Amino acid sequence: MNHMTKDIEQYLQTKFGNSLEDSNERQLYQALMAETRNRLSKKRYDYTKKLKESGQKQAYYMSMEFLVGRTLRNNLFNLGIEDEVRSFLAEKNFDLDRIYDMEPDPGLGNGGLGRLASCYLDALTSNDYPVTGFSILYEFGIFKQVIANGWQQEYPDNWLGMGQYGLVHRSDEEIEIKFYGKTEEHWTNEGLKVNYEDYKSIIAEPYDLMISGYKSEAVNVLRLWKSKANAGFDMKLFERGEYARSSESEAIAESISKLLYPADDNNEGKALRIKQQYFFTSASLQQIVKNHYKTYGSLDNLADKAAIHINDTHPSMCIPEMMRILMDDYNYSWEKAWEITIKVFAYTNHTIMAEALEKWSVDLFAPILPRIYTIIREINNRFCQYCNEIGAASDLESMSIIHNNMIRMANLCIVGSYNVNGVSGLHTDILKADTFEAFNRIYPGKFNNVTNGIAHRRWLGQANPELTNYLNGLLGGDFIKDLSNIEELLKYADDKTVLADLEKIKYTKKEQLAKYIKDANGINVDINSIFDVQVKRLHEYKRQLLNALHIVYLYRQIKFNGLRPRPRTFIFAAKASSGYVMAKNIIKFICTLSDMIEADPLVRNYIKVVFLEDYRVTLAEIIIPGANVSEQISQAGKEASGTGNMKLMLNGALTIGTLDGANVEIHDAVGDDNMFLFGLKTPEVNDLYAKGYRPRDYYERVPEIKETLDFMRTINVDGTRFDNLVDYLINQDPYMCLADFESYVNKQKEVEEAYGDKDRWNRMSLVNIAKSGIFSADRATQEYTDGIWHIARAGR
Ligand code: CBF
Repeated sequence: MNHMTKDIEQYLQTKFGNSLEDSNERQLYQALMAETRNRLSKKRYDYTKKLKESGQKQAYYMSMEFLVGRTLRNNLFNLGIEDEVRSFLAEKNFDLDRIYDMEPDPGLGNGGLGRLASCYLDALTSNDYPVTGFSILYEFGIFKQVIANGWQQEYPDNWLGMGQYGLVHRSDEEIEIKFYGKTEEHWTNEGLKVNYEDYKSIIAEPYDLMISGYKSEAVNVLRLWKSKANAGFDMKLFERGEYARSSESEAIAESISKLLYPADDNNEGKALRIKQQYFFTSASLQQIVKNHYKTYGSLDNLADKAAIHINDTHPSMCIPEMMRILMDDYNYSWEKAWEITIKVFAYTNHTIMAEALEKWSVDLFAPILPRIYTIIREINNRFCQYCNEIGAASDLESMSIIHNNMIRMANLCIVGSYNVNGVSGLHTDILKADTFEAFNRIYPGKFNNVTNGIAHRRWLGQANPELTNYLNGLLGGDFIKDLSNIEELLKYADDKTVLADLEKIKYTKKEQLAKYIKDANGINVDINSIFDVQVKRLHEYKRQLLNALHIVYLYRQIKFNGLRPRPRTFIFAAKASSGYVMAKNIIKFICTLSDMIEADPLVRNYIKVVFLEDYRVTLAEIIIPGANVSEQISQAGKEASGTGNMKLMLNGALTIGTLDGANVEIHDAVGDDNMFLFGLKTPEVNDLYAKGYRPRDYYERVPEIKETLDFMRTINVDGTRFDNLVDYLINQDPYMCLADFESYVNKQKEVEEAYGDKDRWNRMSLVNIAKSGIFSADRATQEYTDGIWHIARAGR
């Protein structure tokens, strides 16, 4: 530790010519970031040496998104030096929390999928598993959301300004990537040769983010590729007088790592996205293969040494790119290359939403990646032939990779991987029985489930030190190292003192959240009210609108029917994709409810609505520990898993939810007595669709629905009315808010009643915390390491 403080002081002296006393916070921030990174780099040196000596198999996690969250606190916590650094700085009158706040939250992802990737890297590193993450160094991450007059506005998030200090630039490992041009195949004495001409050459420059583990030897890296023009190549074009072509490459290079696409469950079908996907998969695979070849002088044993994971279809071009590298760069035959390829890749599906299953038009794709396209076509031809041989030709309508001039990337992943997994029991069942039913028949055993998990060291250890310290005292040992021990807490389920202590801790976290709300939105909230939280991307299927309808219902009841409910604060935070008009209307509607209630001296005594802008990892870390109620109310069958549900449960919030995604597993863990289930189940939803869902029937039949929607038409705070939402609900309601309305409202009454019984509520909350062990990312990643990748801990 002395070492660390000395290093910080030395950094300040050499970089700024300052002593610590004379430094400002920004200089100190830079010194802490850089010295923590250096410390991890040094630790990594020993770790990689060990890996080289053991020659063991490693995993590579390909993901277009990693929502890493702030790194400084995480690294100090994991290195076990946070307290010491804090008190050392305090002696010199510096507040470590203010330094933490200077770090941007790298928004290199949209939501659940990106955060899951980061939770997994953290967990794997904490458990000493050798894994490397690969993604893109987006110059602009997910937009910064500002709510102006209730409307979402998007602003660029230039995180690298202050974020760069955590990165290691590895200019020694740059890689060339080729786009456009034409390819010609011809046979020579040495086999097939492919000429690739007139292509545009781009350079991928690696930047490494060190990933620390909690009390572990491992330091893994997340390698982020940045695109730049190929100066040497462009110079040659320039010399030949081909100015236009040289500046075209520059323009492509400029654009590729410029920004993250801000749509999570939607395939936009843009050329830039194809380029981004190929750019990072090609760079990553070229690097993996090159390193492997350098060590073994052959690629025959690639699958014995490397498991490459495709996180959703975004990195699906890994499959044809691996074929290209093996055949074109290392002279493998098609058959041999395919044999290696299908032993290397595993794929996770994260959604069944049709609009999110990526498809590319051949007309768009083929000119950008001519060689990759011919390889995909050949994979498809051979796959179709195989289906003919096994008598599955009639299923090609759903299974062929190229269909109606579109390339179906999920189908490519299934054909080219040895394992496909869903992310919760229900989701995997739907994949097997419905979405990919034909594939499941021809590939028995290929589809498996790994229910998602979360990095409890961040979501409890760091976000809720009060609860962590308390549990440490109570349970002894280092339960944060192994979350399965948390179940010991059940022993105290009837211990009044423990229950009261837990209640006190929740109160403290609610106070902190209330302060944030006051500072951010200027709203005073009652700490004793129920903090009811729905935080996640804004999507119709997640049904923030159902939550809002319940609020309208309560408003009417309080204002006109004398209802005096237990006070409740409804807290929302969510980003909407920039082009998603309905989602933006829903945000405006929620903000309008907030204003309308604030302006009403009667209603605001009972309910409040708060919409917190710019939802991101750092904000989640403030909201989640302060929640009493966790809203997980997606239409059954639509949410693949959810992970916010797990983070909230771990922090003692009680779930009101449908039997969807991992809510099913939460229900299995805590039982009916400790969560609030409502709504149609997946088969009932499917039946209702099949029968023909008519939301108007509910509007006409259920007086509460009619009254709520009719009242909603009259809401008008600043001239914006919501008839469009009302008409949409009555006439379309694609996610069946009206069908689930009554059941939801009744369940909310039960929530209120339960909260009124303090002992019961606290006991339920304790049971939720105690049963959250299975949702640790340690458990989930162990299922990947043991069941899918077959890799061991470093040195074993
Ligand atoms: O599996 C992680 C998460 O991925 C999504 O966010 C996605 O982008 N497909 C799903 O919507 C979540 O249900 C899931 O938890």
